[in-house]
Amino acid sequence: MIVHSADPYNAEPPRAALDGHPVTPLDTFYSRNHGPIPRLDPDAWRLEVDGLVERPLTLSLDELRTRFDSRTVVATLACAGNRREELGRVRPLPGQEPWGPGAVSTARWTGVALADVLAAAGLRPEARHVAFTAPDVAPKAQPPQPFGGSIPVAKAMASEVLLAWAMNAAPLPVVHGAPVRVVVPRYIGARSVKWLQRVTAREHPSDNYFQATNYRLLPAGDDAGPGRGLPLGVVAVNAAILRPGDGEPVPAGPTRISGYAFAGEDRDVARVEVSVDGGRHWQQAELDAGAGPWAWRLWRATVDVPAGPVEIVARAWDTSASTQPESAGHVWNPQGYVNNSWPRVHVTGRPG
Ligand SMILES: Nc1nc2c(c(=O)[nH]1)N[C@H]1C(S)=C(S)[C@@H](COP(=O)(O)O)O[C@H]1N2
Ligand SMILES: [Mo]
Repeated sequence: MIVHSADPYNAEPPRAALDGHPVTPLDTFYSRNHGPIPRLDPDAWRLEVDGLVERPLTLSLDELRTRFDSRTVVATLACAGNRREELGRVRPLPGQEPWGPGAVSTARWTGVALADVLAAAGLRPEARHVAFTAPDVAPKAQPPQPFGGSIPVAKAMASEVLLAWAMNAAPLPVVHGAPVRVVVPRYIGARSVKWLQRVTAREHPSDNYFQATNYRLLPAGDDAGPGRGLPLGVVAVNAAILRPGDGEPVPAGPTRISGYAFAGEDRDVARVEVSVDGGRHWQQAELDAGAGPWAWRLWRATVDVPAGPVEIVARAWDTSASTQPESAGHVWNPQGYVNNSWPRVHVTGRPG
């Protein structure tokens, strides 16, 4: 793993390690933490469901497992800071983790639908948002507070949103949120709250630092502050090149390129294209079938690499006919979020 910081623990796999695995192995899945990793006793753990509900609930892990139907969803998690490193090369982003394209991974999550738990609690019609709270207190949260966030009620009631206790058929690892985490497919990773303790139905989005201040798209020149900028939720269509690596020598001639692509909300990846001439000519990549509607799509193409230095670029299109912006400068923002500009790798074609 490439460790960006040991405490809090933040690490991503080298890009080539993600290649070829529709479902990411547990030891390869990225880790993103804002504070110390809490070790919760699963026997003592309780989930509180409160706020705008008819019947507030307190559920043990056993009750969660037995009272509701369990479901398995293959879902990709993508950190909002994924590919920030490329934004930092446009203009420095001091104090922000310089994530490469590995702050994205896919797992087979097992748990219960959040919708079923909310239905048991009797969601009131005034509820517009569902907030999640964990016990970990991040050093950067102002004022000091545990990690949290919220999603709109329509997403919370969608069957793909899970309260998960298993990952790739193994018990959820502590670093990924044991005993129970939220999994919100197609939303920025920050909404998939780990070490979940409380679910609160509300009229307004969560006031938590990580919803109200952090994870917002600020205009250039602005500083973070409560309510400033645009809240981040649904992810945008994005892609990365996983092989070859940046700077790798490759033989001139036919060269295999591969990567991942994913889309936001109710959209799917429709097409991925690659170019070796800066986007004048595009060639369609082959998309794999994908491990289900909430999972990324891996892709591959064989392109003719000319001799000498060459930049390989890619772009994905989604089913709403939206595609990725060309340059990182186009999407640069003061906290370095959601870089979905064309991925680029520079290689040197070695004449054979
Ligand atoms: N309690 C808690 N939940 C959290 C976080 C956190 O720091 N604390 N980080 C969030 C962020 S920003 C991301 S991208 C994902 C990362 O999940 P992972 O570490 O399992 O990959 O968890 C989210 N859930
Ligand atoms: Mo994140």
